[in-house]
Amino acid sequence: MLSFAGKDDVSGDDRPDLGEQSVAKAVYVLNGPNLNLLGQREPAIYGHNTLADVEAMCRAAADSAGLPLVFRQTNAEHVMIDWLHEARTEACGIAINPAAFCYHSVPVLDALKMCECPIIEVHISNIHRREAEWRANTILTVAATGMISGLGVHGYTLAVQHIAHLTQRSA
Ligand code: CA2
Repeated sequence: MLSFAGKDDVSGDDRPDLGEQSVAKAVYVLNGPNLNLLGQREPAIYGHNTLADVEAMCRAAADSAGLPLVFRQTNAEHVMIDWLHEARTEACGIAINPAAFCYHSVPVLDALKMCECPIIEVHISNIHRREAEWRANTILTVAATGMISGLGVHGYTLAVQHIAHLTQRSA
């Protein structure tokens, strides 16, 4: 938690007053490669919602829980790793759709293992019910608190709500 000095501080101490207003850590929703094109390809598998629609859904869920939201997408592995490093101190929980990073990225796995907050791995499609068996073989789930797969983009909302539930329980 970060805190800021209150306006009535007359102590002469200009350091932040830890007893006043506090800023909650954010729910981080991170998206991997190609998800910027959500809604434009393979609607039979991934639906018609765009990533902007998904962000709006996540923001509504985070707003109702009174939590800030950080929502991002990248096609670059090193960017995802930098965001996970940032999340170590700034996030109360991470919902990550790693997309194809989940099949090969040991660096993303290592970065997830460094995060102590709850981590929900989200897949829009049911990766166990796809055309190819390899799609089920995510290497990241061992670092996750839990995983949601096959519930469409609603899985993101559920992940944010679950992180909010865990955050409020531990407050
Ligand atoms: O179901 C999911 O959310 C996936 O994580 C999506 C990944 C795929 O590699 C995983 O097996 C399951 C990314 C799919 C390719 O990106 C697309 C982006 C927009 C529309 C369709 C596909």
